[in-house]
Amino acid sequence: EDFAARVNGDRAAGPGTTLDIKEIVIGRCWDYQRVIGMKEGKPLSEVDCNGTAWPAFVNAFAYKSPCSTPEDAFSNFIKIMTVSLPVNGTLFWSGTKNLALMYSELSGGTMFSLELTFFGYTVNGLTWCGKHTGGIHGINYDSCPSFGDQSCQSPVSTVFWGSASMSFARQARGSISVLLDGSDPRGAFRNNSFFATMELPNLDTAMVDLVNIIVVHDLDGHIVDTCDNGTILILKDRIIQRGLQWKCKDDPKLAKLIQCTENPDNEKCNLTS
Ligand code: N1C
Repeated sequence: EDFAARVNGDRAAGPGTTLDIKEIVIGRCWDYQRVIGMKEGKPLSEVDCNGTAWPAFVNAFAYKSPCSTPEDAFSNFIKIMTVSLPVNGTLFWSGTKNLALMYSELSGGTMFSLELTFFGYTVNGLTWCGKHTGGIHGINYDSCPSFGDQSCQSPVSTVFWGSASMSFARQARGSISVLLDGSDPRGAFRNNSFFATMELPNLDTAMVDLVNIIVVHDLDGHIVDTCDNGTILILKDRIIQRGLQWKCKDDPKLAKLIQCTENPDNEKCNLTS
């Protein structure tokens, strides 16, 4: 065992908590309320970022072992940070985070991924975990459990994203969309993904009627699953079992345009042909 962090009994092997996390979380929380989330001059929410949001967040993990996180650790924080979202506007994704974020940003305010909601925006891209033996304010800035560490039973990040995804899915109304990676060798729809375990089963079927499946393939043309085969068929079955309808589209133009902005020289991105 060469993981430095095992020394203190905190099982951890990935990067530590993002430095200055308190300032980042509080700053983004005000930014969302005062700038990003402003609609017609009215803030969508009124939360005291310093006095309410930050304590709800940090108390969920500070001075605690990062591998024995209770399922409901973040429920207070998530409740405080919940704002209402537009009907037909929920965008889920699995294996396509960067593409999905650009897709929702470019949709002109019609598609919202979790990262564009109040709580998702506030913590997106950050790393955090506690240290039960003290650390600085009970936070571990040296290392946090790495994703997939089998010896870590209930990792703080898994508990957080699990409950965030569940709450996000429960809020969805109307038609929803999901962006999947049809070139992923593990399959586009994976049984153990947050999308499969936390989102699809938690859609309120009285309020949601249609699932738009969007399957995207990489520009090099590796095809594992498409709308008509592979794990997408399993997904369609699950959707029908839940009493919902589905639509499916392979490689819509907007997805290709986004891929091409990142790889303009790829032969599939020839603008003159
Ligand atoms: O397991 P996944 O995908 O299916 O999870 C994605 C799914 C999305 O629809 C989101 O709403 O669940 C939500 N979600 C996040 O928003 C999120 N941001 C960052 C789930 N996980 C999220 N992360 C991290 O990415 C998290 O640490 C987790 O381990 C990965 C999940 O990615 P995935 O397997 O591509």
